[in-house]
Amino acid sequence: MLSPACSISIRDNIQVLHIDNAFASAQVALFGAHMLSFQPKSDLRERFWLSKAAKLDGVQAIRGGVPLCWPWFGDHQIKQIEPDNKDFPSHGYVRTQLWNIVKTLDTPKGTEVTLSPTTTQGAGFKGEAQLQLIITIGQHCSMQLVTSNIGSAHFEYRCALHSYFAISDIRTISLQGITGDYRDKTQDMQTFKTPSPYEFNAETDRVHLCQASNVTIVDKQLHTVIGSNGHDSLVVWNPWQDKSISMNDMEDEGYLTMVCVETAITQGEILAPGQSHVLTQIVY
Ligand code: TA6
Repeated sequence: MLSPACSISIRDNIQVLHIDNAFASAQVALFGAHMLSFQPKSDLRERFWLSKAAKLDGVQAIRGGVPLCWPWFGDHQIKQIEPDNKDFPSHGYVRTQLWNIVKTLDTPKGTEVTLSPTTTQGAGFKGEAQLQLIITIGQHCSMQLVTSNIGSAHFEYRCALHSYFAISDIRTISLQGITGDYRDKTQDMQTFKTPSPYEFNAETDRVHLCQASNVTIVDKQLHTVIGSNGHDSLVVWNPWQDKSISMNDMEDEGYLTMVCVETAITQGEILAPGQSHVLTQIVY
């Protein structure tokens, strides 16, 4: 039984959970427990970007919103020794499976939704894990990815809340709050200093080994603040034009109005039996 603020509809080939309360409206696809939209009623400004060409077929990962990367980030580790190995999907396997609604609860502060995947088992991962996504839709949008070791052996994993944020124009925004070095995926993961000001003028794919708790997207007068916790990295991505054109689920100019700021564990988290870890992103 869903709580009063929640309802479900079908969009193309996926089920979408709608949350509409006094504070905000939001949409989550049960395919991948994938946030698609968050609009606070204080300003009715959509925070997330969703590709107009996104495939909502219940097969391909959804381009935009907040894909969940788990139990690895990017390429599976095996690619370091077998570069041509194509057995393991990019960003793991939970973003392309159906999730179940465990609980929905309306509170004076908003609506809390708990989701869990059909399975945490998959090729490329040996751990015995429980995984939940806890979403709270209130004045802000809080997403907590909770990994628990329910087995008798340690396991290591990586994960991310791979958020796509809506912006007016990538050529005019800047980011604030990220410091230190980053590894550049467009340059063989070489290490560079985080630029200041942090602006965009080409394909950007950076793993910042930075645990900053707040990052701000400065977009003219509009600021989107992103809170993070439990992470060892912040990943920043914009495919720019050529990659945008090459992707079948992104419109040619799609790169202009999106930027990914991802709260992530890219260095590996080891959980002992009985231990849990929470990766949190809050969008203000
Ligand atoms: O998080 C950045 C990144 O790893 C980029 O390298 C790029 O591949 C992006 O994710 C999108 O990945 P996807 O598998 O969704 O196409």
